[in-house]
Amino acid sequence: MIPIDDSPIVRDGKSLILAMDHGLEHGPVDFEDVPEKLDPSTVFETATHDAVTAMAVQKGVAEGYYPSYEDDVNLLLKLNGTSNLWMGEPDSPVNCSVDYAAELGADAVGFTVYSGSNHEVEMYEEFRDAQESAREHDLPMVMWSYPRGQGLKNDTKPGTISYATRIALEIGADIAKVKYPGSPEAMEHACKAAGDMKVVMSGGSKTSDYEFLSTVEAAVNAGCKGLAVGRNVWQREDPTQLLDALERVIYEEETADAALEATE
Ligand code: FBP
Repeated sequence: MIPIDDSPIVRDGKSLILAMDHGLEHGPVDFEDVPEKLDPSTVFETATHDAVTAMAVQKGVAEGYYPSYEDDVNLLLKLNGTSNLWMGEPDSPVNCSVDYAAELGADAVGFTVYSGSNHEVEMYEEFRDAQESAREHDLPMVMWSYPRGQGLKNDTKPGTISYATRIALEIGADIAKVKYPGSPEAMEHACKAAGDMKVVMSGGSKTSDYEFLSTVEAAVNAGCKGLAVGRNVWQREDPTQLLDALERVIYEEETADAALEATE
């Protein structure tokens, strides 16, 4: 872990990472209700909101679209990622080097690790190479810490999420992105397990404004330093309104009720 409070991907100690790697991870099915979002420019436009500290994309999207947004959006280049067509034990091929991410103008890099998978050993070795290269470039490493595999039936159990944040600290991440473990107490324990390393919550599939903001409020109160979210923002008709509310909940630590009232 390196001190990253001065990094452009951190604002007042917190981060709101807008993730849009779903075209690879899930496929075009995630865009069915919002077909206009198949054009990555539309999501880059959303990422220009002040609340968003970085946008996480794969290499090809960064190559094609980031040059038009480099003045207004911070880039988090996701180094690995897999398609939903892969039916084997969880794994995630490395699609981009840190050197190339830096060349594309990345402000940070991201890496998924499926601890517990039969491919854990290789994934840790790949993470090691990427993490050490990120250090050479002074780029923060955000770890998608997702325990997953045939031996793990429930990947959001409290003990599993605490283990996920701790693994991220142990192997050298600067921010761990984890799923919500179901209760504020469990999230608090997961944040404590990470020591001083920042933990951000993963967004998950789209829910109502109130449900989503309440979970974010609970996560922030439990010690989370923000959010790495995709569908819950860009699958909305008006992502700006939700980002206005998220800005209040994450950075001003307002309640979900107050944020909704102020932004509706
Ligand atoms: P969401 O907020 O839409 O869940 O996005 C976060 C994310 O980690 C993406 O970066 C990634 O594409 C997706 O979730 C992977 O989801 P899963 O592995 O749970 O299917």
